[in-house]
Amino acid sequence: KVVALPVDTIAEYAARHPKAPHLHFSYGTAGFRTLGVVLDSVLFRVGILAALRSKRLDGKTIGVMITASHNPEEDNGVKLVDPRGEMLEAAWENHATTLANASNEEFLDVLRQFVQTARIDLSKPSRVVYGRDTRPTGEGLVQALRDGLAAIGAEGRDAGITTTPIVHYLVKAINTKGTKQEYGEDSEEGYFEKMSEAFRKLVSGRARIPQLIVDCANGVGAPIVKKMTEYLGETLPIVLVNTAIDTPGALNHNCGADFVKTRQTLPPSLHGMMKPGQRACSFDGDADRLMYYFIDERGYFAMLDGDKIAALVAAFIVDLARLAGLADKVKVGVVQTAYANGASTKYLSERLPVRCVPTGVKHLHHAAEQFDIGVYFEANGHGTVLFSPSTIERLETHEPSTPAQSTALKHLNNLVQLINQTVGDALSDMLLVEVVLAHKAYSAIEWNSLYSDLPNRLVKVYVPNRNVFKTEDAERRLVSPAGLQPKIEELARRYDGGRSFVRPSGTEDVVRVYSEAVLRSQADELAFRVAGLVYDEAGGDLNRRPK
Ligand code: G16
Repeated sequence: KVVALPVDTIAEYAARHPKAPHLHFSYGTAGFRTLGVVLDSVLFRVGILAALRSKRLDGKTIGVMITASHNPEEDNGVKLVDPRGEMLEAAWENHATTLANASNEEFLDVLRQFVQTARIDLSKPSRVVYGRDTRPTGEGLVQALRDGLAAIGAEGRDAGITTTPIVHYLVKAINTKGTKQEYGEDSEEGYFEKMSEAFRKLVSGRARIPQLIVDCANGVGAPIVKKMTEYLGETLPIVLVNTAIDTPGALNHNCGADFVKTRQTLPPSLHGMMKPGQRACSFDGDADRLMYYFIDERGYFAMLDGDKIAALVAAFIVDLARLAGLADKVKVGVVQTAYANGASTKYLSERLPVRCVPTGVKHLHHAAEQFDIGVYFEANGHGTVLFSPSTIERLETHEPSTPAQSTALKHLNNLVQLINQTVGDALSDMLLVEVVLAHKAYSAIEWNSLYSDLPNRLVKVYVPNRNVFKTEDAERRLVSPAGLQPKIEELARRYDGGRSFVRPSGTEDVVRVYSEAVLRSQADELAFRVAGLVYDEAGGDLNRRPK
């Protein structure tokens, strides 16, 4: 039986969520992201789109996360999650942009047209699970999303205030329930239990883990890590800081993973708290990024970013695969972006295959799927490890021939449980790092000495229109504005080990400039000179966030 779109109901609901004519929305690096107060119509339409995606995939559950992650508190956004827990398929990003930008008058026609061309069978069920972070605009946006779901008759499940990785976990757990690939209990408790149990097994028999400080960015990481500490008990002593989720303006302000990475310094609230060599880490606003750091004996700040995490974890996994007798059968590879420190790329390439892809977890995730075990991390601390389905099966069925092989195999199987393989997950990654440190008996100092980072600098330039900046070669070269790339290269050549690139952000209204060089002063100078070029070219501003 052919079921038609409930146009009258949709029109009635849509009238409550009109789109402002002057606004244009685009689906960026991680979904829609802009000022929270202008997103009402987008969330309503995303509700409809998520329901249609579910129908298109035969009623599989789709995820929606309302968050602007590392952005300032007044921003908000939405990330869509496909049935296996991964980011929305690229082709649908365009559909999302089209629907979000249709005028109020055209909206129903655009929707009808879309249902037809995407061949969506409206008689299929539609299921959507959604969550939000702690931003003040979140509650209203959830209501807009619910109206979108109600308008089309979709079944919604509210995951409440939670992290992005938990929404990804839930999507996969719901869709694999009762199958051979069951991912876990489809609840927050299921997530905590699965991970904490694997962690306990992995650290059992190891030396007691020293205290870890966790900066929650005054965001949703705070309640979630707190709950996890109840499951972990004594196995991982944690001190939580920056947990003020109800204080206006506190989210990501002078704290969090993005602050640490871009400022290359401690969050001010941690000053005086850390003993030399003590490990601390920062989450971002939706708990999908992780940065580690410590203060050395001389009082200097040392950062252990996504690249250092990748180096630590990849080497550990390669070792385990060898010890399990699987060295020739399991191919481990690493995926990075242009932001990876040159020293990390050198260190990793000498040991493993390494691929470079454009910024955005969606790109890294797909590239990592090409390996039997794919380790992907962005320098900003966003990443995870993927075990291919055939590798998981191999690990489950492989017959070890010695007790040592059996132990290594057991560890690998526990890692499969510990790691949130749907997306980067600060909590799961933090436990993974702690496991590796415990196994290697490494302190933060030993971990840091795997290789020495080239000094680097990341600068934001506010420009009137960042869309004039276009890149190629995994974002390492600018093709537009014409003539700018040779100037950047010319500047970079003047510095020992100089490298710099420029790209438009897909989450903030800025152009990002990255530089590195052998000397700190030169990396800084190169970044600021390239930022100057961008400024001159596009009429930008180095400090101001335009209203
Ligand atoms: C998102 C993406 C990341 C990306 C980051 C910055 O992170 O998921 O893959 O690295 O944005 O992207 P851009 O440089 O384009 O602004 P999050 O944690 O903000 O969702």
